[in-house]
Amino acid sequence: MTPLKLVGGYGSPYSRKMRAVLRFRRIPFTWIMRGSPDDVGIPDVPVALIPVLVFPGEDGRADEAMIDSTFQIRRLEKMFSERSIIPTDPAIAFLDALLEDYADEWLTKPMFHYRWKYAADIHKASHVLALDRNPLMSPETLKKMSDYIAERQIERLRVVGSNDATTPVIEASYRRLLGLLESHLVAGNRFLMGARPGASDFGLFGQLSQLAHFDPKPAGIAAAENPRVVSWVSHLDDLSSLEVENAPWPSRQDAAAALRPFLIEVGRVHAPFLISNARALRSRASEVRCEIDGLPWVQQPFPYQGKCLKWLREAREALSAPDRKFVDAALESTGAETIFTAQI
Ligand SMILES: N[C@@H](CCC(=O)N[C@@H](CS)C(=O)NCC(=O)O)C(=O)O
Repeated sequence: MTPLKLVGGYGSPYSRKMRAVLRFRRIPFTWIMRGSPDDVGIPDVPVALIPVLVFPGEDGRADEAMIDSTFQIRRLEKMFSERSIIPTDPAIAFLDALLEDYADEWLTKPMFHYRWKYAADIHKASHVLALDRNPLMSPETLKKMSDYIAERQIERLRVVGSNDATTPVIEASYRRLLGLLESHLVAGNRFLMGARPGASDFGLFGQLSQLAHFDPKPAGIAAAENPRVVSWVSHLDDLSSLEVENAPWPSRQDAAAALRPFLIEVGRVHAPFLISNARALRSRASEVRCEIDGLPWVQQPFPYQGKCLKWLREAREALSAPDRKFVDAALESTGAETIFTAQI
């Protein structure tokens, strides 16, 4: 089989997520660093985002490229059946998708915030991300490019809602997540989805590959307080040797119990954001203004995350009545149920 191509960046959480998925799934692929001398001949995609996954065209047709890690994962599930990362029980798959959304759409806030707020973090990211394109770059080009990257990304802190008002909420949510994952591992759960990894595990890994392993401030916090999580991230990066034949997906009871602390965290931070964001988009407000974790939250509306709420609602609606009953019971009193019940 002609290998797929994954075009991304070392410093991009979603690129790292997809590279780990392809490695775990043992799907042949080549990794191409975006902007490097190897990044040639990749078909255009509708929005200039990474990672780009390139599928070889059939019968000599042009290669096909797509973006968006969540949909890339689902497309791969249709193409390859071995070593699936979507739980077979639709109700557990729904919880996995909800936690993947939290990882992709909430944890990106701490990830972007820490990277572009503090001087040492800005210095490391702006230089290393520039050099990732070409480590042989001249010092003059490096200076120009690192200045450009830092300026552009700091300006975009507003996109994820990182500002003085939201800093305590964002930073406390990162520390809590580290603690939750630590407790989950101490309790003997190798992954969010139990004995084998689901899409949510790879979503979590993507963001933590940066937070816990790259950016100095959040990596320092993880190393000092939750070194077990630092090691978990190393493992997730390449699970190609993990055999899954004897690793069943969790039972409904086990999943509901083990995931409850994470669902409470979703209810604490992600749910109020998704709801207020969707309301702001609906009323065409210029700002999302709400309270998260008891503190004020202000940011500009984020259209993509309006779609995320819609997709999550559609996924719940698509469940059979008994599956929905289980899911609703699992979400009850976590706060996460408001994603599905709040009036938008
Ligand atoms: N929902 C998308 C998000 C992808 C995304 O935001 N990628 C970032 C890098 S991690 C990007 O390409 N940003 C545009 C840029 O840096 O120019 C996914 O899951 O793949």
